[in-house]
Amino acid sequence: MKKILVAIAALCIGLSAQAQQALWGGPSVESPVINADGTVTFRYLAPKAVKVEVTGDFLPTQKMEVEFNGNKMTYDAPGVGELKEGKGGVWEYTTPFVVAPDLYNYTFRVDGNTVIDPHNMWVNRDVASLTSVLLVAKEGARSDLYAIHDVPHGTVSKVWYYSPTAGFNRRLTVYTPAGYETSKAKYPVLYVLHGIGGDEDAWVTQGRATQILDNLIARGEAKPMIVVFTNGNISQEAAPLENSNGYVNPTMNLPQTMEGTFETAFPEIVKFIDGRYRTIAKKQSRAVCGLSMGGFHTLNLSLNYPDYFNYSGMFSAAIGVSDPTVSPMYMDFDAKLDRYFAKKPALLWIGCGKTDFLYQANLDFMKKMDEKGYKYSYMETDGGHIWKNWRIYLSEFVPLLFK
Ligand code: FER
Repeated sequence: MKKILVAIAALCIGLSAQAQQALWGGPSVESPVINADGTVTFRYLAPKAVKVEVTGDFLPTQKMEVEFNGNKMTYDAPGVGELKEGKGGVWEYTTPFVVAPDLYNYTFRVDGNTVIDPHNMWVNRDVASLTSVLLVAKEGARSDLYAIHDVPHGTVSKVWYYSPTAGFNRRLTVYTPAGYETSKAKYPVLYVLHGIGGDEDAWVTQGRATQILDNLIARGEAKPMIVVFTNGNISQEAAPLENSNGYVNPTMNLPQTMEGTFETAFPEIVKFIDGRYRTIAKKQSRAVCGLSMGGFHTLNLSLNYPDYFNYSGMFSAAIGVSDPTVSPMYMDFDAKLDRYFAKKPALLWIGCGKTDFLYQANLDFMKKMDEKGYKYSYMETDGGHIWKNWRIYLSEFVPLLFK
């Protein structure tokens, strides 16, 4: 009997490397570890490696020049820490500082090759990069909003709708607040838009948006609301690997991203959501916000559909980067801005980091509004074009809605 059990166990271990349920295997060293003194230890098993480094946004940033759309721009690249080899080929690095509460992304560089932490099961994809995730949540700190707490939770659904403009089914991520299923109430709706190369998954993975919503609503700091995360790439059905074309490598160089078609087709999404969900289908109860390209989409949606959104949030918005002649959506900007403010929206909220490559464009836009006497709210933060800022902006914007 014992022999048979050993044989079965051996067979299972052999199979676990195949496409079976991975019952065996798993971490052999612990990484990352948040230590009692607030430092963090990273470990990587590599007996034959010559050099192992860790890089991530928990380390002080360093300025790096990158080329984007033919323009040179600076970017806040994460710093680098060097791991030291210890017993059994386990490399280790402990931060020489207390890691401030926040959500971080990191990777190892093993002899020059970037890899995720194989001992940390929390992995995130952002556009075409995989990173390991470290959440340092602390009561009283903002990052506590990014953690799961024992509070009533909303429901997150992957929902397909037919887009007549695209000519195919497209996917949305929809958050309905706790209690939606059991109540008969109607809810306001917030549309949340991603940046270039992102998709309907970005805000609920990197953005921690549904945790932020659950926690703010549970604290009574935000109104219960339906939140719709769209896919702003009109040429795409859904996030890469979630569409009918089979395996598609994620890329930020998608066709038709900032040429007006997404904005032209947006009423299809609003119509679908108002038909499918118990929404309060009017301007007073509708909001839109987005990061970077999504901030650009937010502005254009707000100006072209002045009767749709009472609240608009532009996070590191990519203003003034698109050719205004490519679409009627982008034409007559000043006249549309006048018309938008004449209809007295409740809130135009702007957030931008001081070292964002879009900082000056945002300042220029605010200067234009100042000259015209138009009111908006502005939050300036440290850092640049980074998720850390976009989680801050979302958690500042949401409590202001539907009051
Ligand atoms: C550009 C600058 C920024 C641009 C797009 C962006 C198409 C968008 C960035 C983002 O969404 O993160 O010149 O051109």
